[in-house]
Amino acid sequence: MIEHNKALLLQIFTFLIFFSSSSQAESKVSEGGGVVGYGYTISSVYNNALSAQTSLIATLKLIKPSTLYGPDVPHLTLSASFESKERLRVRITDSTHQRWEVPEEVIPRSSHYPLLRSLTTKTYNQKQQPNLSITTPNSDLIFSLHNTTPFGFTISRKSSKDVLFDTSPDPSNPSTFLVFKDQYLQLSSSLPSERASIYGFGEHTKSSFKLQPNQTLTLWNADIGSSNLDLNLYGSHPFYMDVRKGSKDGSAKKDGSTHGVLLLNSNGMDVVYGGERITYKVIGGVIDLYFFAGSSPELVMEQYTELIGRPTPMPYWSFGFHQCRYGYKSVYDLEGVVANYTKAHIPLEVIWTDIDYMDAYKDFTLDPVNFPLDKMKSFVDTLHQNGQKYVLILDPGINVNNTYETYIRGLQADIYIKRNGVNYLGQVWPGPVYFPDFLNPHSQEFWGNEIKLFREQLPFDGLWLDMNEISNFITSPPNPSSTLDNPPYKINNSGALQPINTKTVPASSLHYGNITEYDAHNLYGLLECKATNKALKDVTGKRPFILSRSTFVSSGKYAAHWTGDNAATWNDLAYSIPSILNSGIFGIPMVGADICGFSKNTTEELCRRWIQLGAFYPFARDHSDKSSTRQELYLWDSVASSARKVLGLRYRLLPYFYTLMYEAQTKGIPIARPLFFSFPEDVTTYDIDSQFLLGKGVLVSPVLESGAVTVNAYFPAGNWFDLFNVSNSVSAESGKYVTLDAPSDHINVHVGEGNILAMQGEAMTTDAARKTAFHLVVVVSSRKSSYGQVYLDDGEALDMLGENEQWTLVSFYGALQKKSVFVASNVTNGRFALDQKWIIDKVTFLGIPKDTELNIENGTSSMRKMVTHVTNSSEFVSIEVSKLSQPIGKAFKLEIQI
Ligand code: MIG
Repeated sequence: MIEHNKALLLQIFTFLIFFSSSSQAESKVSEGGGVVGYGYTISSVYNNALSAQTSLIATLKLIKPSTLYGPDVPHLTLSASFESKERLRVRITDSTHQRWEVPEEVIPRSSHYPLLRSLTTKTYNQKQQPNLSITTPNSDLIFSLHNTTPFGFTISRKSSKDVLFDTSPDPSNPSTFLVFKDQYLQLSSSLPSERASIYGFGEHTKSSFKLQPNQTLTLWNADIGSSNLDLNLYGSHPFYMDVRKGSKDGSAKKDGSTHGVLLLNSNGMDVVYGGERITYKVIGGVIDLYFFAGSSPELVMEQYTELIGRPTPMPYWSFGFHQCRYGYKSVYDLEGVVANYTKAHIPLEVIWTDIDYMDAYKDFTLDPVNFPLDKMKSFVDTLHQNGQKYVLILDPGINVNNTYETYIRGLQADIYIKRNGVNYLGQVWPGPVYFPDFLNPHSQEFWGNEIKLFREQLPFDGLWLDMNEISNFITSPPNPSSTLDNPPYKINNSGALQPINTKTVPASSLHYGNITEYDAHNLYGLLECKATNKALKDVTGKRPFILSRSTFVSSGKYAAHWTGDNAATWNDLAYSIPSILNSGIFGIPMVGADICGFSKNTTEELCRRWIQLGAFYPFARDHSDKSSTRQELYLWDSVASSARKVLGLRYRLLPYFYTLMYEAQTKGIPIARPLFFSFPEDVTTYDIDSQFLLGKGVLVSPVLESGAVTVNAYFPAGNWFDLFNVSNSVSAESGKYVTLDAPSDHINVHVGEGNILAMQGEAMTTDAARKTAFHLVVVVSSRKSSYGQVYLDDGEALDMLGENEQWTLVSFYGALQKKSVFVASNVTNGRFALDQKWIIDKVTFLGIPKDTELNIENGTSSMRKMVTHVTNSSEFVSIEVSKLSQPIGKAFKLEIQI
């Protein structure tokens, strides 16, 4: 594909030049005393002859050479094309030299209209009056080139005329010009600062989810603890979502119109967000922008993940509670932890081992003294008999050691990353290591085989991939002759302009096909996940569970993520919410932070508040550092009793969590969502990050401060019911803050009107919980109908919508009517659920106004024998119908005359 475009662009470049640049930009671009660039002008524009409206190619000419950060690329080619009606791609690269870009094999990009890919030069005609604007039927986006000096381009909405992205240069401000050098690309767009709320650009720990103006966001994967605010962390996601308020001048009236923008580029970069502007400063690759039209946050996610790949389904068990620690001493220690959970009657689904289990920290080995194979095997067998699971850690570095078979097989396969013609030697836990090069096609076989051999010994259930940024304990000296080890523009690595080689594999190292670490650095974690995912599928035939620290665009296709090394502090408890919401919009919905905090010693109060919040993370794992005190939930009575309560609700909500996984898998919408996903027209929600939603309508409002026994929570318009006690409710005519009681053992979790939840019973394992009957909670209102879904399968099949139809999807709908309240269902593939004998035994209707004259007649449907309870609260009446035995796999309607 690269080759093809190159040929195309070369030819076009030889065509006539239409525009002549009349005046030159006189202003000097000064940064550190040098000149960064003068921008480009348009030489010629070509429309696609077949569909002149939907794509164009323009050649660009450098206005004047500059020197800072290296020589300018004199001739550029810009292509703009609609790849679907919701997706516009704008690509700018060197007209004459092929450059690095994320390979199609790494991130396959589907396109609905494969315009630029399949058409030949013949279809691009030169015209006297080329179209400078393109769009496509039914698209809300328009792309326009502006023949100014320097040139610029804009992307606007047709419906509202809102300008979404505007690279028009400000002639007095050269940092707004396009700059294109070998090791420095700069592109800037202005933003309506009053109206644009920006989210994304990770991975960083931020004190707020909405990005605050005047900051530089650096993207360069690094092993930097997530307890550090604002530094580049383990993953890179050059994606943002822009939620717009309406404008006062009449255009773009509506609040909440949302679009997304991806710069698909794996090189290191600084993104400067100034409120009025967003400026990309990238040290390599090409400018490859994708614009997603939205116009709702949910649609942006659907469109974004259509391009990068939908999140992989997670096994059902992975929604149970996980316990981990760095520093478990032996298999006996593990047994004790598992037994103590049982004794305390706190559900424990998965026990993990950190690097402690390994023999001298070598992957695929077991410490023969503390974690001997035979004992480990019987330990894992017992776990499995009890419906529990076991996950272990792997680090990428392979110990250089002639007695270590994995190492020798790697040498034989010749799959290690190289530098200066030899395998690059790093240092990690096992001492000297080589790193498998996952860009090498032979690495898949090597890695897959190691996983297979190890799993034949010990049947672990999932893999935890740590240190894959890649983390290195040493910083190798730069190659004096290499501009890669020491690029002219310094990204703000580690918040201190640290060289990009700091504690990682040096940029001048080489991957397969002479791809440099400089270009591929940010892809390592993604590639390791991809290889591990395939290996696990091959070995088990089941849905893999992989937890990765390092991520890139599309990692959600292969793995879950945790937010890394946080600390046991109240701040880090609070910051876990923005981090989790970010992972969701990066397309990695299965995410959690280390519950009770990783580093530093937690306290009883902090750990209690943390499990209250963590019970509602999509991925719920308690994990701590070797040097910190133990923090298993049973260690304090108050933590244990809170854990039983909140994990109890989590387990009752398991079908809901799992259905949200299904929604993420099919549509890319996160499991944990910011409030504006459900309430984009409520502008107050744009700033809220101390609360979040699970799915559309479960609102989690945790205590995040020491000593607090109330929480000031925002409720978007509607009636909300406390899931721990449904007779507690909040009614918001329009959005409002409410001070809620939050005694030490309580977290506020509310379900909003219009939602139907399919819940199940509590249990000590997800397996046992799945055997309990369903309970439908139907929240009706006089304002709208209610909806809900439940997706059911065996929890471990490779695909969620497999052709064997071993799954069931039930959609529920219900409403409050003048004389009745009802809930009904539609069922797809009911057979699977019927075979499992799953029934609904209880239905609770919430939200019936108290002034409704209740004169209940039993069901008009086939369910006449049910028992009806009516509970009154201050404002609402709830009706509970129990002792049902309605198969969930069969469509039904339950209507109560009132
Ligand atoms: O150099 O494996 O983020 O979760 O416990 C530290 C030990 C390596 C970092 C991970 C953390 C894990 C730890 N690891």
